[in-house]
Amino acid sequence: MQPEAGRLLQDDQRRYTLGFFAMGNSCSNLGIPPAKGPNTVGCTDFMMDHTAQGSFFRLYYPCQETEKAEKPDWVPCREYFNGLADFMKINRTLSERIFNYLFGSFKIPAYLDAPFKSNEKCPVVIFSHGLGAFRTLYSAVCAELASQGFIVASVEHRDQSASATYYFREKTESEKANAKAPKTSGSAQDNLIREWMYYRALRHGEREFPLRNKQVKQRADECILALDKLIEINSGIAVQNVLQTQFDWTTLENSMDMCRIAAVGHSFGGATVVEALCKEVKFKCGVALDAWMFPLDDEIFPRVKQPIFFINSEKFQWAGNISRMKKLDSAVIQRKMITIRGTVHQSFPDFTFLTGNWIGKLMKLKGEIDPELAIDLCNKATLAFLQRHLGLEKNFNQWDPLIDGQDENLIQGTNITVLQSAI
Ligand code: 71H
Repeated sequence: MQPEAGRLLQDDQRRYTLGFFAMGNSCSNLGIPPAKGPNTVGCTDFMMDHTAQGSFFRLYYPCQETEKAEKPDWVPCREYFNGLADFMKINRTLSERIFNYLFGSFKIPAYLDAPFKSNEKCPVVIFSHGLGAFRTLYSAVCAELASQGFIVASVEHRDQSASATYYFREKTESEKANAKAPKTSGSAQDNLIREWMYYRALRHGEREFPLRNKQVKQRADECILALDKLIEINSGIAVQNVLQTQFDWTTLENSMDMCRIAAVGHSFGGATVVEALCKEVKFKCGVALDAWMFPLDDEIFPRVKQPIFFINSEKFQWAGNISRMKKLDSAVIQRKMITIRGTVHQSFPDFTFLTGNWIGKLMKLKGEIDPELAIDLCNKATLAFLQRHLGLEKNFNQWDPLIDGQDENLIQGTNITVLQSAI
């Protein structure tokens, strides 16, 4: 069993929550939309090594259809809800009940540990989450890419920008001696203790840029490390997953097309995409969803050589942020920007699908547009851009007009006015 696979709450507490939940859920059809591509989607978790300096990601991949397939919980365990509460600056105890009531029963639209299957070599995407998020919260985007044939690694960042994440430390001698249960499995985890790392808020009087700038560099390194792990897995080097899953990693040998790699991310993850492209030319292009450009050094803009696609929401952007995106404009490298009408910053993570309209708008999780339509436009525009710049032989070019904002729900470029003098 995976370390996270336990129930979110004690059983009795859970029944009580579910009783209410079923009542609310039976008269609604909330949930993360299933992926639309031709492949069934599997997902599994990978951590190596066990320390905070190791790599931790969720992998989405095309899979075989299986009968005994289970879908993982959307939020893996209670610590992540606690972390979200800290990030939102609300009381943990109260919000754990509320989060569990509202969001505790949703599932990821992918089959846990299902066997990998693909007829061709898969292009690769590394995905980077936003501030206060974590690896599981963008499953509508990641699962869609996998259903279209990509292998997607959604990293969980250890730069203290995730609401919560974990790693392991080795047991001390006294902890080993105190272990009462006789050693039976002899697995790597027997000698390890799980340590949680939570979101670090800005301290009183602390300047934000030095922190965010340091974090974006660590984030880019973590994206590159995840890619390195995939390269090892692809070349058949035996990797040791610290997490005990049912997934057979050797089935991924020679499965990936290592000439076709892209980076995708949301907000802080969008800045991470820009930084990662600058540091690692194996990334052939990037897609930045509602990017937050603040963490980046101005010096890096002229150094980024790969195509970038900015997909923005209507409400989050402002002139200063857009002008930093425009600093990447180039006569020779494709840089594209579109804005999806009626969207908010939260139109990209999964939360947008999981509340009713009224609560969703109150909590800024939903904009005016139907969230499924918004993510569909985002996914199709992303796929068209990836086909163009990774040289894929698919039919994603049917959505080429979206790259230029040609749709009634899209704006070419931005809705924000940026003074020329600011660029
Ligand atoms: N905030 N990623 C958070 C301020 C706006 C919020 C996050 C409230 C989440 C619920 C409402 C926005 C920004 C801003 C850079 C970024 C990424 F569960 C998720 C948590 C976070 C899913 C996605 C995210 S949001 C994000 O990289 C950047 C600049 N944002 C953002 O940080 N304040 C609050 C005090 C602390 C700094 C929209 C919002 C949100 C509700 C929930 F209740 F449903 F869980 C989650």
